[in-house]
Amino acid sequence: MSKIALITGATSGIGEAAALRLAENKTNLIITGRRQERLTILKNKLEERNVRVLALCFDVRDELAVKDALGNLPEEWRKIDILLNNAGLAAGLGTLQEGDSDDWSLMIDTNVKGLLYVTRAIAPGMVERKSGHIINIGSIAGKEVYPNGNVYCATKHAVDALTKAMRIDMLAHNVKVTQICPGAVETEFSLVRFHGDRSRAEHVYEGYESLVAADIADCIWFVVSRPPHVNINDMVVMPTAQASATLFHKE
Ligand code: NDP
Ligand code: 8X3
Repeated sequence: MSKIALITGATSGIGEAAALRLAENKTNLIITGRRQERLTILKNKLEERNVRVLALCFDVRDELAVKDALGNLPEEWRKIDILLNNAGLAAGLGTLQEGDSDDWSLMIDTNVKGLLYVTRAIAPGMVERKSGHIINIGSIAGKEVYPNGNVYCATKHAVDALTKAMRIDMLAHNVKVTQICPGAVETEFSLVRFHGDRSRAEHVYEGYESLVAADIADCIWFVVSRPPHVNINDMVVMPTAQASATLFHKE
């Protein structure tokens, strides 16, 4: 029987690429994000691949909206096999002493609290069925702290810790928990980080070959397609031209 995957942040980048890759492999999909128009376009694209798709438009920061959307799923969508906690963002890149508390709240509320709200809604069903796989998209920023990365790095360190915590809490219930930590992936990530400044965003990916979202989708498919007794705990994936959060080989 086909599996069901729920992807947060499927309207762009890694989440969208993961939806396409899972659909190629006959996984039915619940796709989520805040941009309804993009969800509709993606739903149509996925359905052309002959999978069933449910599009849910909500903000992961809004606990009531998360509960409402995920607590009232149609019967045929309730047995979620795979949860991809992908929705996330960086806002700003600057020193802590000059930081903007609105940016901090946006990152903490999305990357940490949003991930918690969605997991809290979905994990009990997995525990009850003694089956499921939660995949958290962390970052190299959850392994290292880099100049001006402060709060974004803190949120991804929190994802690293929460991934370990989930694995412990769900150990007795046969729920797999994986973290995938990418280095630089060219998506809308930097455009969002630099508040829409396209030239600054493009500069991040100049002079070397960055990862693309499909590279991370490959990793996601690899981890979900392992046999039942195998769990990939943690995967750090970098461009060949990147050795650490700050060290790039640029031509
Ligand atoms: P994108 O900006 O392309 O995609 C981010 C996705 O998150 C969008 O679909 C967006 O949808 C969704 N999202 C953001 N905020 C919310 C919210 N409040 N509620 C619901 N959905 C939300 O970036 P990426 O694909 O690169 O980012 C995906 C994940 O990968 C993030 O967690 C990011 O931190 C992580 N990551 C990215 C790396 C990179 O270099 N690109 C490297 C390491 C990790 P919408 O706007 O429609 O709500
Ligand atoms: C995104 C990668 O290095 O900009 O998580 O933090 S980085």
